[in-house]
Amino acid sequence: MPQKILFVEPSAPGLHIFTKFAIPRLGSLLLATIVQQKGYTCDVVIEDIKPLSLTMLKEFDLVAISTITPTAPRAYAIADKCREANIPTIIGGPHATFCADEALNHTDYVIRGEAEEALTRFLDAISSGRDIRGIPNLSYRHNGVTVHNPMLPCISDLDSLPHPDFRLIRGGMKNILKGTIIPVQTSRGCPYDCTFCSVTAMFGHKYRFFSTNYVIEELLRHNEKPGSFIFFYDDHFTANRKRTYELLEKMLLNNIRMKWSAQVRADVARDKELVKLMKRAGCQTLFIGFESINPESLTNMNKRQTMLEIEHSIQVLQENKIAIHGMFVFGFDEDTPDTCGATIKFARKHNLDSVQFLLLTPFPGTHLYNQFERENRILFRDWGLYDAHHVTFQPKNFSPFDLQLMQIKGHKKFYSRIRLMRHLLTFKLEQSVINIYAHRLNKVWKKINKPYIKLINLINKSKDFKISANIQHIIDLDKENASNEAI
Ligand code: B12
Ligand code: SF4
Repeated sequence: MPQKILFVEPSAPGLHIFTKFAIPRLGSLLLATIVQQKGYTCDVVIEDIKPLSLTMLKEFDLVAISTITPTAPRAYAIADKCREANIPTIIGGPHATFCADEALNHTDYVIRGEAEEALTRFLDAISSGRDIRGIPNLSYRHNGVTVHNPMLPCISDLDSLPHPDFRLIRGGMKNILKGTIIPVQTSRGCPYDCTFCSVTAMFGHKYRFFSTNYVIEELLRHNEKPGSFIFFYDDHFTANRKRTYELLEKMLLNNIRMKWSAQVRADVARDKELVKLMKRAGCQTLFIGFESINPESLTNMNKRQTMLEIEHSIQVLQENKIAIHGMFVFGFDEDTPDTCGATIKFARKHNLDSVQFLLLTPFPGTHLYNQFERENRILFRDWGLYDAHHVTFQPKNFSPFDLQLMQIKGHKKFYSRIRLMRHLLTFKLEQSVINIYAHRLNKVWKKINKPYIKLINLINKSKDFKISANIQHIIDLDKENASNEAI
């Protein structure tokens, strides 16, 4: 009978440009808020904010663990520790949704997909000793047989969800309540269907959004905190232009003074009035998945975006003084050393404020994963490497090693000393700081990843035999620390 439930978001294994900012995904927090309102006692541990300990786990009747693919090994290690200590566990999130059978090797239950409704029904059933066989989205093992119950449709009325109660995060008050970056989701789902993305498989193609009033209410909760900055967690903030206009106008009307960032597609710039309104309403940086400037890659990844559109968006956003964080991906079958080199040049030439050159990653749940699985091209199944910073598959026009070097070179060239000097000389302090941080990060990344880089170099040299790696995740909760070590 679980009365006390601990929600855990495991820490991420790798280093990336956001590592410094401990911003949680909203799932654990939202589920904890709902469950707390139903009368259970809940806590949320975001491991990047507060380390987890076995003593802490033992305070709870049920441990509910969230996963994305790169955090799955750590999620499983935590679940294994709980199993040893006889604490029941349940796992959810995008990775467990697509790899429920695997997750059940470590946990008692999995809830797939959006879990708000399913989790409360599950808790009510086990609290009152009722049968769990009818619980939607639930996966479990019964007499050694794995059972996957049918899924509910995605939530249609998002306003029925409560506002996340940030006070439930242990040690998180400082980070989130008193300013810094506050996550706010205003929509779910995406009408597009890019081959490498798992958002639609998880949250659907239908673009669902919270009402403007709901979002304004959420923003007003944070408006008075000095230094607050909003990160809109939508995958495509401007997918419905009518509602974006309405939301931004209401933000101005309600005197929302916080600056904000959001993820959009390059097509945002088709509507210059909208861009102007975004700026007036406090938009500081837009995160844009440019992905590639190679037309063949853009077509085959089904991005439905052209190179001209990318250039146009950069021009319009720069005219409106909105900073751009450009995300590019290397490793599509149409990519070559030349096209990747041209992409790096493009990012430098257009003077983007910051960039990530990410490595194509076959996340479970994507078309890409199914394709590479069919073609037997997946090299590593250590999910800890699935952070878009490691090559995990056999690329077509590169060796894994050369593709990895291309990414390292991209970051090195973009965040160069010359660029830093230019920023310093023109007193662009913020960009100088980003440059120093990213430059250093690239160096530290290379140092930490020496064993992995050696390994893919070996693959490079050994065409006649297959090499695979097993990376063991050592977790020592008693000492309240953990590490990943390559063996
Ligand atoms: C905000 C965000 C980030 C932030 C913060 C992320 C963080 N702390 O991990 C930043 C910018 C740092 C980031 C970085 C990355 N991200 Co990101 N990110 C997101 C984004 C846009 C929103 C997350 C969110 O809060 N969603 C809203 C909440 C409500 O959803 P949720 O947390 O998934 O929870 C629901 C269900 O999953 C489930 N659930 C969740 N937890 C649990 C637990 C239990 C017990 C149960 C039962 C159910 C359950 O129920 C919840 C409610 O319905 C998602 C896309 C998305 N739409 O979710 C991508 C997403 C999570 N990111 C993704 C990726 C790939 C990355 C990166 C690896 C690459 C990159 N883009 O740079 C990095 C690495 C991050 C890391 N930690 O290692 C992928 C993950 C795919 C996968 N299969 O794992 C996603 C899904 C986007 C995509 N294109 O596919 N990301
Ligand atoms: S990459 Fe962006 S546009 Fe493409 S399906 Fe995913 S969320 Fe939608």
